[in-house]
Amino acid sequence: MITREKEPPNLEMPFGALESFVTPTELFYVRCHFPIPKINEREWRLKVEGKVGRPFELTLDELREMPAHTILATLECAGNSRVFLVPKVKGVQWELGAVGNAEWTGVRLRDVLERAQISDNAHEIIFEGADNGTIAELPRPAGKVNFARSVPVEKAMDDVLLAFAMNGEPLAGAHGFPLRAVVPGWYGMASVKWLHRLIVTDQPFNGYYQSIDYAYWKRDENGPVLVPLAEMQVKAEIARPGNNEVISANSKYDVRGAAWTAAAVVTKVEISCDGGKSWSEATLNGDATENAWRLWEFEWKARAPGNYTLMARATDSRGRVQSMERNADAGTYMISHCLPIEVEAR
Ligand SMILES: Nc1nc2c(c(=O)[nH]1)N[C@H]1C(S)=C(S)[C@@H](COP(=O)(O)O)O[C@H]1N2
Ligand SMILES: [Mo]
Repeated sequence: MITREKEPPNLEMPFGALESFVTPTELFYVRCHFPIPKINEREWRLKVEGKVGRPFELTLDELREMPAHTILATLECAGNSRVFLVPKVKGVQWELGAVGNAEWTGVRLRDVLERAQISDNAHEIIFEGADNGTIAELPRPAGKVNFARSVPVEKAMDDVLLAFAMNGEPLAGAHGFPLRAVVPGWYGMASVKWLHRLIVTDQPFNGYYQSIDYAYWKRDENGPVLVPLAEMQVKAEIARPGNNEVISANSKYDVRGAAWTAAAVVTKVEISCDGGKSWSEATLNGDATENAWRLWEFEWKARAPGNYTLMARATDSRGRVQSMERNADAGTYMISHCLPIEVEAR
């Protein structure tokens, strides 16, 4: 893993190591805003409160006794690929590896909420993590903040999972032990780790990580409005070759990577080896699974020694095509345009 920050741990997968559809846990990126909280499994509770008829708490054993579900979901950090932005913007300088695809096991959020009898005017569900700390950068709230994010009730009742296992093992400390939210199709920040409280609210949630951080200014007829980040954009990334790799001219090279989207499946990945002038279709591997990435490959031969710019471009079943240009409205997040990978053939 590449260490982007030592403490709290922020680790990225060396994306060239991409080999399998399911990312092994030891290669799954880690994004932490605060030190990993030490949680005693016996004392830990999930509190369900707010606009509910029946607030209650669950122990880990009680959660494990509920009907379990396993899903595949790709998590991409909203700041993934930030290192490609010129001029440089603030934030962790992720390359290509702040993304992974895992198998998550847990209980449906819907099942927990039904037990709590949420009010008819419930609007959002806030996920609060046990981790907290003070924020260094201005503007910032005074005192400590817990990492927290919300989802609308419709999403909560649809496919959000409260996961206690990842790739068939209890969640590791870095990935949210003992319980995390998994919000399929949304950028990683929505999948709150070390979950200890669900708050049902009748108001739009305005917390720090929902407004100051992990939000962007969306154009609107009445002027730009601050919108929390949510769904991942369609995106393909090249794992091999790596940026600035030297390859052999006139021999076959297996270009490989992954592509993902939200609430849809990837239907096409195209590769350009001339900086976006001409494109050819890559082969998509395996079956398409909604909200999980798809691996692809493309056989390429650099016909002459020289420099080449490789790009991958994904299209999804909702007809969305990865764009060539960076969308400046996205600020420091959602880096989903076609990323140039420079290689030299010798
Ligand atoms: N409680 C808590 N949950 C969190 C975070 C955090 O710092 N604290 N980071 C978020 C972000 S920004 C991302 S991208 C994902 C990363 O999940 P991972 O570390 O398991 O890869 O967790 C999200 N959930
Ligand atoms: Mo993130």
